[in-house]
Amino acid sequence: MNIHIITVAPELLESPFSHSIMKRAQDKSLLNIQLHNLRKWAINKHAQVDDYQYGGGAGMVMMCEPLASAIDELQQEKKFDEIIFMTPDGDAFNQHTANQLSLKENILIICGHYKGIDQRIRDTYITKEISIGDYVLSGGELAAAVVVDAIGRLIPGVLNDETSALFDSFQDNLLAPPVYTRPADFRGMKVPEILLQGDQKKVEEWRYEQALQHTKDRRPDLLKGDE
Ligand code: 6GU
Repeated sequence: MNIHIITVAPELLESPFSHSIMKRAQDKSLLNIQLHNLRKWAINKHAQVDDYQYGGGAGMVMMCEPLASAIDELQQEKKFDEIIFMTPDGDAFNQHTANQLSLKENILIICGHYKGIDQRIRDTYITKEISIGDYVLSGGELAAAVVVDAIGRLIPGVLNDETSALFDSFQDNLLAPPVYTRPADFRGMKVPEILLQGDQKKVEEWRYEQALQHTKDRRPDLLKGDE
């Protein structure tokens, strides 16, 4: 999978993709991430990519020309399956969307800054708008890192059996059950007997019951199946 990201702050995205599972995905060539600095397509020698908004009001808006030029140029190389704009007024990101996006071959992500981007770019180029939650970040970069991580780990071959995504929280609309490792007795707190007895069927049943109870207690909305 190829993920291209247009941003005014590529440095913000370097570290999140350079470690752990995201690094392994790229080392194995299952994932290819390319960062593009929007200033490369700035309209003048001052590297300008934003301007005051028509109608007045605080905050700058990212201009049409640099974004259109950047997207046009990248589109000449590749046909993107989705052109995603990261924005707090986008569709709420969840595991379902992550699963869908993990099946795509080429994705282009635009990170917004300031007051956002000119509406005409949203109307003409953007195929999907994503928010990662009901709070405002100072830019789309950290949100893009979240989305790319969530997608990247679902690409077949990125996780091994040990870390398989199949049993993640949310993958079946249930939160994950509690987990334990050695020692079996920590300061008098004992690991549930059933996990020590070696009956795999019983273990699976116990985990399912725990996951269900945990979800009922913390996120009953997930059980309504309305997402
Ligand atoms: Cl995608 N961008 C920004 N700037 N803030 C956010 C967000 C995105 N999702 C939640 N808050």
